[in-house]
Amino acid sequence: MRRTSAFIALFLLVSRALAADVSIESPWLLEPPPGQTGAAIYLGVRNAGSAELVLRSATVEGAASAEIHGHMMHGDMMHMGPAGPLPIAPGAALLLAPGGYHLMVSGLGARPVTGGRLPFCLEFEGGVRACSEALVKGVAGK
Ligand SMILES: [Cu+2]
Repeated sequence: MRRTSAFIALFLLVSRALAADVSIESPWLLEPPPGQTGAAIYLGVRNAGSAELVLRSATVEGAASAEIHGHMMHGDMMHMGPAGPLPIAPGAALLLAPGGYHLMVSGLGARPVTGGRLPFCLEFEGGVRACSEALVKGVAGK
């Protein structure tokens, strides 16, 4: 009995991962100023699958940590801080853009420079994972 339910749980996990169809759209970050090891990655996440996706966490290559951040009003001051988990309905897209959600990256070993690419992965509930590379843009937006 115990064996059967473990098998079913595993099957559900696998079928859920297979049913997931997630794409990361136009990921980018601004080149951090010299001496700064933090950055914010912006992107779109499209859920083209048939089940809801829930964005839980992120990892960034060469960084000590990466967190999903959002902006919130605190009195009349705007603050940013950890946000999520963020659900994405089937057929919907979640936008992480300046002034809103972003991936807060800290402790970067090497400073990303304009024109470079920073590999990262997004982790969703149910063991779903999607990876891409964020384009590093210059201050002028190039
Ligand atoms: Cu932040």
